[in-house]
Formats: sequence, C-alpha cells, structure tokens
Amino acid sequence: MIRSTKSTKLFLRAQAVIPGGVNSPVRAFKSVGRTPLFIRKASAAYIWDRDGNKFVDYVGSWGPMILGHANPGILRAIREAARTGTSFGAPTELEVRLAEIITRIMPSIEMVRMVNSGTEATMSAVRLARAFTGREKIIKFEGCYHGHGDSFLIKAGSGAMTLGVPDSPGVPAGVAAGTLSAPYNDLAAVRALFAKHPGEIAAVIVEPVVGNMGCVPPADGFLRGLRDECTAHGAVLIFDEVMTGFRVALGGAQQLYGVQPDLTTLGKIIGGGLPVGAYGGRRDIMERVAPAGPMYQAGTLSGNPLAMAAGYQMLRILSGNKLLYKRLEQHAALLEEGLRDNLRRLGLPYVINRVGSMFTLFFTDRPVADLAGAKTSDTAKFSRYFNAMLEQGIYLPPSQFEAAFLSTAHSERIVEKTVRASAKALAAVR
Ligand code: KE4
Repeated sequence: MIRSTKSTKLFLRAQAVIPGGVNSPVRAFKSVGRTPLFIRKASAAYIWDRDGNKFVDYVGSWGPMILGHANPGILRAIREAARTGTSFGAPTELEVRLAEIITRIMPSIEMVRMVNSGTEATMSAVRLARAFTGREKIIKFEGCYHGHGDSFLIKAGSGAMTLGVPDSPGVPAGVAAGTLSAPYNDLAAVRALFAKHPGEIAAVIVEPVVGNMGCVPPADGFLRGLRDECTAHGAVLIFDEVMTGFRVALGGAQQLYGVQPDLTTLGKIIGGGLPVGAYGGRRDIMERVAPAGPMYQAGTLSGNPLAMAAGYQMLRILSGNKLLYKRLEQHAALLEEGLRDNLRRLGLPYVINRVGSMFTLFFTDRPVADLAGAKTSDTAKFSRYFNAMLEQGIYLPPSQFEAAFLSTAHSERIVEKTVRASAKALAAVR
C-alpha cells in the first residue's frame, strides 16, 4: 500500500481553503476513491509525490508534457525570459515568434490570438463565430469537453462527466438553449439540426479526436462531413485542438485527417507547461477581433513572455526533429500491442482506443465511438485497475473518461514495465 501520509495531511489542509481541496475537479481522485497525491517534483517520464513515491506519469499535466517533464531546453527558455522580467502588459517579440511558428505549422491558422487557457480560447472562438455570422446557436457533441465556459457545459465530458455534472448548475437557460448537441460521429444528427435551424447556427465545435470521454477517434468521413455541412450552411467549423494540437501529429488532427477548419483552438502543448491558450484561423474571420475589428476579447497576461518563451521552445523542438513523432508512434503502438496481448492472454474483452500518443483502456466489451459507448464502461472496475496500477508505480489519469498520454521520455523499457504492471492489475480486477 502506497504510503501517503504527507499527501493526506496536505489534502486536509487544502480542503479547508480550496473547494474540494483542488484547483481543478478531476484532480480530486473522487472517481478512484482515494486521496489525491500531492506532487513534489517531476522529470522526464516520472513524477514524485510528497511522500517520496515515484511513478511513471501517463497524465503529463493532461497533455502539455509531450517532451516529458522539466525538459532542459524549455526550462532554459523560461529562465532566460525570467531574467528580463515576468510580464509587461505590452507586446514582445516572443509572442510574434510563437504566432509565426504556429501559423507556419498549421496553415489553416492565418492569424492567431494568445489567451491564457483552453477555456478562454474556446469561449473566444465561439464569440467570434457568432460575431462573424450574426447567428447565435452552436452545435457541440455529447461527451466532448471544451473547457468550462457556459455554452459548453451541456452534456460535457472530462471532469464534468466524471463527477456527474455534464449539465452544470449555474448555466442560464438562455445560454444553454443556444447550444445544440448531437452524438459524436453522428453526421445524420448534425444534418437534422441544420435542417431544423436554418440560418441560425453560427458554428460547429468539435474535438477532432475526443480525449474527454476517454480517447474516441472520428469515424471515417465524420470530420469531412462536418466540413461539408458547415460550408453548405455558412457555419464556422471550429476544431478544438487544445488537446490534439501538436499531439496526434505536428500539425494536429487537421493534418492527420486532412480536413481544414475555419477556426482552431489550442492550449496545453503550446504553453510548454505554462498557462497558454490560443485561437486562430481564417484571416477574414480573425480580422473581426479587437482592436482590428469589433469582437471584443482581452487578457492581462495574454502573451506572457515566460509562457511565450516556453511555448516557442516547445514548438521549435517538436518541429525540429523529423523522427520525434515517428518514435512517439512506435512506443505508443508498442504499449497498445502489449496491453492487447494482456487482454488476449487473460481472455478479457475490453476496448482500447488510441490515436498517436493518446489512448484509453475502456472497461467495456462494446465499441466506444460516442458517449453512449463510453458510458457502458464499468467505472468501478476502472477504479480498481487505476489503484492496482498506482500501487505498481504507474500513474494513470484518475478517470475512465480521460485520455492517457505518452511523452518522448517514455522509453521502450518504461513501456515494457507498464505492460507488465497492467497484466498484474488486469488479473487482479477481472
Ligand atoms: P483548459 O481551460 O483546462 O486549459 O482547457 C479546456 C479544454 C478545452 N478543450 C479541450 C479539448 C480540453 O481537453 C480542455 C481541457 N482538458 C482537461 C482534461 N481532459 C483539463 C484537465 C482539467 O480540467 O483539470
């Protein structure tokens, strides 16, 4: 049994002054029935908690740590930037460099605005789509999560789903009415919504690969179908690539599947571990954003020099090594194959969905292609598996409805250790 005395004491202190003792709900370990571990440090593929326990980390800060923790180049960039101050509230060359490298790597993004989180990015992108089209409704997909903006907490995934509040209290009925939802991968449902609301739909926002009901890939033709529907109806297609951007391919899901959105939202990886979000896309749309145009959006710390330095260094490393994504794919495929071997050997029917270095093992024998499929998972069994893996030094996302992530620091040896631990954990919970 992991010794967690210090984490337990810290959690008690935290709960006295922070709601639920955490600054983001899914970290509370509620669905896995244990005290969250308070982290002391992290390096490469590993994290250490305050009680000195060491784990292979498959959360990676929920996506940003594609190069592993404490990457030397990124730490150096942050230290360099910090030497000349931490925030000016004025433009710097660093934010221009990050904007230029993003627009070079993702050609659908002709212009980009920096914000401080993925939520800010998606909120701003939807406001922009409404301003550009003069329409009010949006379509999202059940089980997708686009941050905690009011328009998105309708049948939302991630922590909202994990904690059973996919339709959060506090969202005004008028706002909720502006959000139409459809099952993921269901093009017919999207067509029906467009037919029912002609001229009213400003945008379709989608996770081009879902991470927030666990990993769910797009069905063949789904993204292309959304592109065609949006073009036909004059709606803005928004790819929420906060998680998939620079993750599933250097150019994100839009490069992997060859479908070009009108707007893209980004976050996580582009901050190199510091708080950054961004939204960008077609120049004719982005030029509506203040002060170029009338759509207002602002932020004290937008373009923060430390975050820009970290993000720029991250994207330079990712775009500078042609073999990086190939090796990441090899190790992720090795892990998937090892997990599938375990399931075969134990005669277990569970489902593994993987796209690049993001994956989920679902405790169900049903295909998982949408929220209904994901919800057939046995979350009690997942919880026992999570704890059995944690006891063996493997730190998975503490929810059946989250994607796990490999980094370039997850070596073959670490993958093999993970497969061995998974065989024991599966045998223990079957
Ligand atoms: P943030 O506001 O958390 O930076 O980004 C919101 C967001 C938007 N879009 C997608 C596709 C996302 O995955 C996220 C945030 N992801 C979750 C993890 N599934 C953040 C973890 C958390 O809430 O603590």
